[in-house]
Amino acid sequence: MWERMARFRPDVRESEVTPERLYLRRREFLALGAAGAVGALLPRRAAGAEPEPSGAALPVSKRSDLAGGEKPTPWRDVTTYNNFYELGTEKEDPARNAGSLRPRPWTVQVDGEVKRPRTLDVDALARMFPLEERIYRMRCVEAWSMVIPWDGFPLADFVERMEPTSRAKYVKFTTLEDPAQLPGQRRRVLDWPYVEGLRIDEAVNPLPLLALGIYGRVLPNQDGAPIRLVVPWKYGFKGIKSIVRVTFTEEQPRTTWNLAGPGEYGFYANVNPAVDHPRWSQARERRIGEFFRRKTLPFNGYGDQVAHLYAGLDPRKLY
Ligand SMILES: Nc1nc2c(c(=O)[nH]1)N[C@H]1C(S)=C(S)[C@@H](COP(=O)(O)O)O[C@H]1N2
Ligand SMILES: [Mo]
Repeated sequence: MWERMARFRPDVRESEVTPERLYLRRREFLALGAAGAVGALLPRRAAGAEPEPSGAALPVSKRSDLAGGEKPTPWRDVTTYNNFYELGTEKEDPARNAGSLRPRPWTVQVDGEVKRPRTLDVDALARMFPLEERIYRMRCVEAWSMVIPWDGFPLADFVERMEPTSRAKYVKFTTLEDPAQLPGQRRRVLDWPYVEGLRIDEAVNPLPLLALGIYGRVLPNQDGAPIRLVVPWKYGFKGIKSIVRVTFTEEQPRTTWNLAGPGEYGFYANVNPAVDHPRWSQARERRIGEFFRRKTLPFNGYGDQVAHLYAGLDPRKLY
């Protein structure tokens, strides 16, 4: 029992105590017009100092806004306020520790219930599909959110190309396990490797992406280089990073956060403002960079596209 509690600790700390609060307070202060006053003390936050997106450009053939015209969250926030426990449990850790991850060369193993198991080089994989950019709202279970321009290709296209057998009911994803590259794996804060899964009909819905970039540039390591999942109607933890394996399965896969806290993190993890997390409300969220909280939308605002997938399923099972 104590073992379980101890393993919960990083999450309690990050969601309810200092790092996020401090970070937000800094942002709020600036949002309230104090930028000039503290500019000298916080030079990186001074007006005009917003860093531009950097890294190799990706050949994107089409762009769509699926976040209702909202302004994307600045590059700096998307790349310095992260959850990636393999690179540390504090929000600033992944950016700080990202240097040890080597995203090339990189292969993705595809196995399980497919016509032909294979191992694909990530660059070859990227060339198999036209790349597009989609702006999505993203919401973390910790009640903060961002608007992010993702670059990649639809997971549905990938699934179709891999030719799953009729027994494939789920798709399981696995992150790299290598403590030399992902030093957070030296501590057992979670069961490594990180694993996630989708039901196959969720996976072939048009919304999920396999992302190779943000803001038209290759993914920074801290954002899940070289390839990660993006599922905009689910809490952020479904968006597994640095994927090395995709397995088609007949049985529902166990998932990392569900293993860590079965009473707190379900397999489905659909954004549902009406179902509280056992330790905090999910009714509202803080868009990073904003002062006032806003109401969380069912399915994060993507209900028209996905609510039908869950008809008849107990909404309590959906969190
Ligand atoms: N491998 C791995 N993937 C992960 C995580 C993680 O710790 N390890 N954290 C998840 C959580 S809780 C969130 S909110 C998102 C955050 O993605 P971002 O840092 O790119 O915004 O990544 C998800 N994917
Ligand atoms: Mo999250």
